Amino acid sequence: MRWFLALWLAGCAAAPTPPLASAPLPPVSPAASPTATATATPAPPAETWSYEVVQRYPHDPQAFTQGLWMDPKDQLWETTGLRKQSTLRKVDLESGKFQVIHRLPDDEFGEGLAFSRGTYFWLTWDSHLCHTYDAQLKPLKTFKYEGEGWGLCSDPSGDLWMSNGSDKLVLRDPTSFQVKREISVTRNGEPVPRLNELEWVEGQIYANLYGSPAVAVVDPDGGNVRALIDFTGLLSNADSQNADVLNGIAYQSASKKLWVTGKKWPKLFQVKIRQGP
Ligand SMILES: [Ca+2]
Repeated sequence: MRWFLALWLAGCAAAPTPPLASAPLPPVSPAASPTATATATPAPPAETWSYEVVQRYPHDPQAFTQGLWMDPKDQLWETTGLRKQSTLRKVDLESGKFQVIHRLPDDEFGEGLAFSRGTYFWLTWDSHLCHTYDAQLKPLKTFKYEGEGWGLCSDPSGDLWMSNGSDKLVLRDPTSFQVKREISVTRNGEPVPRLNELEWVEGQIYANLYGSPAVAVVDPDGGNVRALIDFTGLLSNADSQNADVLNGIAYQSASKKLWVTGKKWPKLFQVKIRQGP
């Protein structure tokens, strides 16, 4: 399947695809040789990593998953998108059912979710608004930003990393939502577009590539992609019938557990990453 992602990566560099469109699952590429513009110390070619399923859980097949976060008490939180259907949910992992739900106004399209310093941050796709809530989901302030909002995660300092569907990741201050810096994400020297749902995992940013079964492992310092995790085959053919693309990554640093799901997927998976094919 690797040729598939290679073609996808090569073909989507400039395509302005909205985040609600369903794209065919692309193949995972071989680690192409580093391209030209050699810098002083070029990063080693990106690797391809694989996974194994640890546990399967039910997931609401109507949930158009945009953000996923597991709190330190193993409580799962999820945001969903689509107009008139965008929700922030406290989800029971074992049953997949939501226990608490908060809805956006009908004209807003929910996107990524992060938690920092006692506050939930919830992006919108094209309303240029980031809503915030306290731990009980009581609404707090709303920040404005330029451009689209796609994925969001927090790092151990509490700063927020945000994607907008391009190859850029922006670091924001959680108190002001102001931009602190921006990185360009590259794989073997080439830009990696369509960065979407994010998760901070052991000092690196996992970024789902929209429309693909791949998750990029991004160095937050320089933006280099160390590896692509190929999640091809995670959802069975039977479970794929009404499912959309992979989206939703959550990591619990205390237990080192990782979970992934997708938009309208009937399952959510705890997975273990193998740092190799
Ligand atoms: Ca996440």
